[in-house]
Amino acid sequence: MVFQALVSSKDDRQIRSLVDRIFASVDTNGSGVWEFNELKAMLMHLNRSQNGKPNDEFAARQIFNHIDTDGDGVISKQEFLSYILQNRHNTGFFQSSST
Ligand SMILES: [Ca+2]
Repeated sequence: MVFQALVSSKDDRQIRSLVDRIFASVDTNGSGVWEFNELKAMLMHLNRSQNGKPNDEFAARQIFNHIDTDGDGVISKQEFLSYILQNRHNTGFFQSSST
């Protein structure tokens, strides 16, 4: 799956290309940024594929606020890319059900 490829990749160019694909697929209304509902839908989809337990709203909001570093209420591709580059060795974000 694409997220596993993302966090296991060591090549910045490959990461950027994957980020492009993921960003477009999560940006379901094509606005060019992620709204909270889009991030939440993505997280719920990820969790459902792992253990059938949807992420709750509070956890999704915490993750959203963490990635939205400029606090404008939406996540830009640059914010997501920065987050991935900083956290690619810590896969906990994409496996929030573990531990
Ligand atoms: Ca933002």
